[in-house]
Amino acid sequence: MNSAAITALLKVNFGLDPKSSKVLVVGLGNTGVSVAHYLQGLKFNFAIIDSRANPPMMDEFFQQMPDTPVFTGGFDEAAFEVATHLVVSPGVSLNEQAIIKAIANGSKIVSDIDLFVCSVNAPIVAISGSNGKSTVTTMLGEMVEAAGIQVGVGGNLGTPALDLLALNAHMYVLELSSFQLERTSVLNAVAATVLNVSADHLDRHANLAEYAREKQRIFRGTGIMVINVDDPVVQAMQLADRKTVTFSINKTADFYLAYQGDMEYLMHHESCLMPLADLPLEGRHNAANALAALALGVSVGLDEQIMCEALRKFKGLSHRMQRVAEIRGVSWVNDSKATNIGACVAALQGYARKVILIAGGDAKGADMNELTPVIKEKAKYVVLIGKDADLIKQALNGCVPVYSANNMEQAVQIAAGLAAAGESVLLSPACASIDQYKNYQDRGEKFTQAVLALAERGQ
Ligand code: UMA
Ligand code: ADP
Repeated sequence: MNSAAITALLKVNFGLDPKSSKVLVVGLGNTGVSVAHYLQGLKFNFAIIDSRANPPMMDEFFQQMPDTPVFTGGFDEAAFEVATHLVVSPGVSLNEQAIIKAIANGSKIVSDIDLFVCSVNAPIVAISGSNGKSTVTTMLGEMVEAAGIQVGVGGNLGTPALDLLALNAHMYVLELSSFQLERTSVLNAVAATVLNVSADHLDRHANLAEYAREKQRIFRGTGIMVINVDDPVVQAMQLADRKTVTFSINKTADFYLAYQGDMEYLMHHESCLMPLADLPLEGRHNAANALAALALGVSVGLDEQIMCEALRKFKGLSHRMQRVAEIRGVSWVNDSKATNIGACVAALQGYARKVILIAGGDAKGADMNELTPVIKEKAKYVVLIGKDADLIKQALNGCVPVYSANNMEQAVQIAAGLAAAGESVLLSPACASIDQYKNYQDRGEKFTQAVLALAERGQ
């Protein structure tokens, strides 16, 4: 789309006008920088603010845009007072006092996704959910690419949506978080899904119902709704007047699992698409992810055989149920991306035999009692790390032997002493990593390093 068409849409939808609007970009992270480049391209008058004294991207930003006013070290109310519009990064809560006050004074909230929607002609496919977003987004991106369609894949997955515009792609596949959705007006995706809803980010959302409502916003518009009929919270989002495609791993749906003889297949209505065993990923939850990606793909007209070929080649993503080593018959699995209870439950449910579980970190306000039944059933021992280790220990209430470790190296050492040949040690923390690590990747890498060091020492 050309600049004139984009600015016309921005004006109609949000009252944003390069001549009269004053935009404050809140958060100098990946999103904020992408928004700054976008606004500069359209010749908007804008400033950027970050409450950290020294945001890590500041030096680079100064080099790229030396003339842009930047406020750091707090949310200066004066900067908010003059702003007609705030583009708030997903990591910044809308409950910040300065933001509440600015809204009361008439400032409008716009998200980077709102700006993106006004700037593309190509269809958008959108994926949200508590778990599986990155996996399904990547799977579908690979399917679209395999079909020969030029595709932009990003959003919460990593590349900010606005940075994808440069690709001039013919289709966009976006992973969207509850934070991105809560501040986005109408997405109008041609197909969208909420994969599942379980407790997460309850330090930012008032309760599970509110968190689910934010996710439901992904369906705003007229596109096809892809619905997981195994999840009652998602099923309740279904609207009677909208075209819907369903998927399930437990019962018959548009996309589902079924045995033909002794072989289990991914099914679409009556057709067997491919044997489940051909999917190179562990766990029933990944069968659900594959069915979701197929349902989205069919919704945008992709060929089933091409999609199945892409699934067969799918390598999986790092830090999600990734087997890092087998040492003296013990299998070591890195599921550091399990930053909430739902992901840890899915990981444990995939095991037939009891595992040694390494868990803990920042619980983000979740009720750790929800972990107790599955840990009781699937864990032989639990090794706890991190800030909320005691919350998990209290929840388990002695139902499984629990060990405490100060850091990952120690946790791995303890687990090595507990595991016997034929068993698995699973890092699936059920918590965020920020109390001890830079991010979940850092935590997963520390685990992998500690495991590989064990192998070197021959332990
Ligand atoms: N900041 C403040 N004040 C605050 C909070 C943050 O000034 O109160 C500043 C920080 O100092 C920092 C900037 O805001 O400089 C960071 O903004 P951000 O946290 O929104 O992070 P971005 O770098 O813009 O990344 C965001 C997403 N981050 C979050 O939602 C927390 C990234 O998802 C996403 O990849 C990126 O936009 C591009 O779309 C990450 C994530 O952790 C992977 N997402 C959560 C999740 O998956 O669970 C939701
Ligand atoms: P997200 O982007 O939503 O965080 P990922 O694909 O990165 O999702 O996976 C995050 C965590 O959730 C990993 O621990 C992974 O094993 C687990 N997981 C993936 N898909 C599902 C699912 N459908 N249900 C439950 N857990 C899942």
